[in-house]
Amino acid sequence: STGQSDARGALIVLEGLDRSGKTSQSARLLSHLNSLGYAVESWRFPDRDTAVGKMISSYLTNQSQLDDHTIHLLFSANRWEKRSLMEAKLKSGTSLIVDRYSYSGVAFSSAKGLDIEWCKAPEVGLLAPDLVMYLNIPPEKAAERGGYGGERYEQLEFQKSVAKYYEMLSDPSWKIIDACLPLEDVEKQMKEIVLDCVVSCQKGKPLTHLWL
Ligand code: FDM
Repeated sequence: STGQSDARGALIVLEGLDRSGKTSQSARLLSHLNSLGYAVESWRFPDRDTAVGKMISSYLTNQSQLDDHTIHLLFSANRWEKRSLMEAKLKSGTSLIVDRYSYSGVAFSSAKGLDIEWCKAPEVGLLAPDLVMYLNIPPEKAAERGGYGGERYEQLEFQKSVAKYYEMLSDPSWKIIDACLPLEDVEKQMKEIVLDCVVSCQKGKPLTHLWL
């Protein structure tokens, strides 16, 4: 009932600072699309379950030290190792709601001082999202929400710098969501935007590649 069998799924990316609400909104969007009968999965990067993902997780929890360039490339490799599955899912009609993607990769590493173009380079050729929703929240407000779990990047000064790089990366196609609004309001806005995107992908919007 939700379209032709050859209709592709949508690649939907949620970006934003830590504690901006990405994870709870992903869950809500997943169950919303499910309830409408769409095939949909919720993914996240880093995917800590792969071999590369385990190295990333150990770095983030301060159990290992890595050169900034090295960890950048691992984050990118972690997306590359999921690329073919991602493409297969989309082509078979499953939409993906992805919590963080290449923009996190570039924003976080640039915030450490790495060259932004150098950071983008390994992302070239990954699938481009059909939709990027940026959950916008002042870093101070995000920090007030608490629950910074003590991982490597969960510090106010660093998050402020990440926010600047996200701003540099953002383009007019991004949907900027006011993440300070009540959860339900954020959810309502996002549901409408996501549904539009899923429908336009069903209708044959072509799948493209980074970097855009
Ligand atoms: N992060 C995430 C990066 O630095 N680069 C990346 O490519 C990605 C996907 O990892 F601080 C950072 C962002 C965050 C940390 O993310 C772990 P989650 O969403 O808290 O698991």
